[in-house]
Order: sequence, then structure tokens, then C-alpha cells
Amino acid sequence: MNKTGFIFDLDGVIVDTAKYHYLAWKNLAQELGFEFTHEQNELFKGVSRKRCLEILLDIGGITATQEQFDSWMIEKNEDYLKYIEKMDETEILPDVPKVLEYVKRHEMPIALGSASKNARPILEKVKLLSYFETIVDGNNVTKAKPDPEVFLIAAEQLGVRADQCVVFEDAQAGIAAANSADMISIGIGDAQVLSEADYNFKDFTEIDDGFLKKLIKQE
Ligand code: B16
Ligand code: MG
Repeated sequence: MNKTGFIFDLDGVIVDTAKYHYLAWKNLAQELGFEFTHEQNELFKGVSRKRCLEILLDIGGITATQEQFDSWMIEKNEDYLKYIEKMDETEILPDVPKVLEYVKRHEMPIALGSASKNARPILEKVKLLSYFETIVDGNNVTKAKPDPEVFLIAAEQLGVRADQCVVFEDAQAGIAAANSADMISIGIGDAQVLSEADYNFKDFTEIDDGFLKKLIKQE
């Protein structure tokens, strides 16, 4: 039987780090003299750190020198890491371990496909790192989602054909990336926002063994 490659996004799928990204961006905006709202933070999901800062500065109407830009990138990340430092297993989103366990028990390979450059320390903090055969993140890609690069590298590293991979994603750009990589896309979150996904679930509590079995058999 051919293997199915299971690829998971991180933020919004395995853990809710969006709330910490938000706090760190909000702190920076405040320092620069403007408000950054929860609604605006939606624009940042699945988007690279660099692109987030570009959007933030646009919101604040700020033009930065390259030097300022670089130092704000560092400042935001240092602030974000202070929140990450305190994370533990209690922050894993509901039923994620149940799904990882099922996939592992059936000896299917698992990869992470995330835009974050902090993916590895976060998985260590929440004690899930050992489930992943490979971590493909913001440190390994040159093109951000919706480009399929991150997922194609993950498939290659798992040794599984792209059309035999499934991707769990919470961002529109991630679903688009999975679709253009010819992978099965599974939207986690708002089905209206993620309407391009092949399947939609509110969260992992809605995913049962029968569905996972179907993915493994690729019926
Ligand atoms: P970092 P994902 C993304 O994670 C976040 O959703 C996005 O808000 C963040 O800007 C990006 O990672 C980069 O994160 O600053 O840690 O490198 O959803 O692709 O797992
Ligand atoms: Mg995400």
C-alpha cells in the first residue's frame, strides 16, 4: 500500500500562537504610535514575518528605513519569544494529539509545513516534536504560501508523491498552496473563509477515525 503523507500547518492548526503574534505586533504598533486591532490581526495569519511588518507599517502610515525595518523585525520576534517561552502542552488545540497518534499508529509519515521561523522551538515546548519526520518552515522556503513550495519540499522529504499528501491548514493562502501542489486540502476553522478546501472541519474534534482511515486509503 502506498503511504499517505500528512502535512500540518502550525499556527491555528496545532497551537493558537496567533494570540501571541497579535500581542507582539500590538506592542510594536503602540510604540510606533498607533492601534493594531484584533480584526487587523486576521490579515497576518499564515503570512511571513516580513510581510506582516510591511502590512503593519502600511496600517500605521509609516515609512521605514531598511535599518528601522530590520530592527523592528528583531524587536517583534524577541517580544513574541517571551510569550512562546511560557508555552506548554496545555496549549495544544483540542484533539490534535488524537489525530497525530492515529496517523503514527498507522505508520504514515508526518511533516510540518509552516511559515514560522520559530516552529521547532514551539513544537518542543508543547512536546509534539517527536511526531514529525520533517519540519519545513520559514527557514527552508524562498516563496511564501500561496506558493506550494513549503508543501512540495515537505512531500519530497517524506518521500511521498505530492498527490498522495494531505494538508491541514487554517489560512486561505495555505489551502491555495495545498491545492496548487495537487494535495488534498483540509480546512480547519471557518468553512466560509476556507471554502476552497476539499474538506472542512471546525477543529480536530470533528475528525474521526473513519475519515482518517479514508485519507490513508485515499479512496
Ligand atoms: P514567525 P503558520 C505563521 O504560522 C503565522 O500564522 C503568521 O502569523 C506568522 O507571521 C508566520 O507564521 C511567521 O512566524 O514570526 O514565527 O516566523 O500558520 O504558517 O504556522
Ligand atoms: Mg496557520
